[in-house]
Amino acid sequence: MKSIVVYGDIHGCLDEFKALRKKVDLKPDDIEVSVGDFLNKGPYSIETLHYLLKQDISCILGNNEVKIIKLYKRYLKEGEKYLKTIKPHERDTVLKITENELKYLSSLPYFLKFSNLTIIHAGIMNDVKLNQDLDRKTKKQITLLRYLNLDLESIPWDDFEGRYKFWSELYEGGEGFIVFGHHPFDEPKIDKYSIGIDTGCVYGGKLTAVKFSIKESGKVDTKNYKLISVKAKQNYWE
Ligand SMILES: [Mn+2]
Repeated sequence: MKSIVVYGDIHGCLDEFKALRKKVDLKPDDIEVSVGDFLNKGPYSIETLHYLLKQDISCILGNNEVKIIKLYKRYLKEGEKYLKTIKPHERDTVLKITENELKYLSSLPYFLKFSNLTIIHAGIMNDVKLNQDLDRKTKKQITLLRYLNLDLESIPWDDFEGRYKFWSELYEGGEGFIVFGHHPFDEPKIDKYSIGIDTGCVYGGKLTAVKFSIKESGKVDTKNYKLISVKAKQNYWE
């Protein structure tokens, strides 16, 4: 039976990613997707991009890819002096990335759907309908959303002190079963219509994949997924 495998935020942790792919037991027809944020923060950003391209693994946009695209464009406009103002690991990626690779990043989708399964980077609110021309606000939400306050408004990261609900706890399943990354949890975040698989590899946690079977009907079996993880070799962020 054919499977879909979705990988959590890699953040340049290429060694762990390769180890995880080995552990997943891939068959030739399986579909592989990165949930975004494969770049930045970790040790091998550009190498991870090369590897994903070479292995023909599908990707969606994470906020860190969006950031690299923005930094690169400003570098083209403002030149070398701009690079001095940005973080060293981001500077390194901007200097190494080619124009074609940047085009590839810019072409990445904000979501992928496989029948009843939807893959996004961060989160969505219940009123969002995913389609090919999302407005700016929805694009921002999909790549950044974490918590919602009591009025169901998005809350910036810094305001969270356990007072608000994580979006997936309120999600009612209108866009199918969702796999997402972006927010690091110690263990995968499992809710009724979603699973969050960023387990903080770059922060010394683990890199997680979720594997679903595709039924003969073409529907994805979202009830019986398998979680596979490898531990981070170290904390790369501190
Ligand atoms: Mn992210």
